[in-house]
Amino acid sequence: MDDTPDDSKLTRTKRLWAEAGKFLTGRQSRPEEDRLPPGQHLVRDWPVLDLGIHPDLPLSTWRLDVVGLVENRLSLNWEQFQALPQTELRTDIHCVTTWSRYDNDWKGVRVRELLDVAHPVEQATHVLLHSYDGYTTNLPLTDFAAPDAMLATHWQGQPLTQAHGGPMRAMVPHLYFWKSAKWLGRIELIGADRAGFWERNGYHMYGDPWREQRYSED
Ligand SMILES: Nc1nc2c(c(=O)[nH]1)N[C@H]1C(S)=C(S)[C@@H](COP(=O)(O)O)O[C@H]1N2
Ligand SMILES: [Mo]
Repeated sequence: MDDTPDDSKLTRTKRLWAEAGKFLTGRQSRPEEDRLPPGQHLVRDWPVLDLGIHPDLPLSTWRLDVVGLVENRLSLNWEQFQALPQTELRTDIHCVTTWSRYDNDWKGVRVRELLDVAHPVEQATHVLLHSYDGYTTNLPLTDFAAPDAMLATHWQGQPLTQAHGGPMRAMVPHLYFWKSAKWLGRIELIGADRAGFWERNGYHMYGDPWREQRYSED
């Protein structure tokens, strides 16, 4: 393998992972009194919020596609997706409707494990996530590649229920939860930011809970 400094493949991936590192939410190091973002309140149950369609996705026909600005377009079936390295993470959820839920135990595949295979090209700056219910949401590629961003299949030791996005959903803990697409079916790598469903309907293009980026200022 060519590892000269100008090997674009190598440096591209290394640079992406380095940039993404700053989004690790680091709950362990955050003081407890700073754990709840401004304007949020704590809940113990896990509310269901969506457009009202809960698609039924049998594992036998389920697929995850990775398309757009990647060197290797992917269309994985469930077995192929499950063959990627599995990880367990504990994260907090912050919903734009002001509830937060601490200590969610997830299992699944880190986003970067998938991106390592798909290999975004240099021009890729953002992703648009497409879900099986027709939902879309956008985020910068470096945020999607954050070390604790996951394609989650389990919550608290159980397979994700259909209502919460099973069999697989995105989980990006450092942004408001509307960025965490349930029933994720297609990841589109794009070269400029493009608004998803809620972003076209008044929500913020980025959605940082710590800066209360709930709605777009027009
Ligand atoms: N596919 C899809 N994903 C979605 C949504 C949706 O309507 N469809 N709603 C979003 C919103 S607004 C929120 S707050 C969270 C809610 O996830 P939950 O129902 O598991 O709490 O999912 C997000 N992901
Ligand atoms: Mo939401």
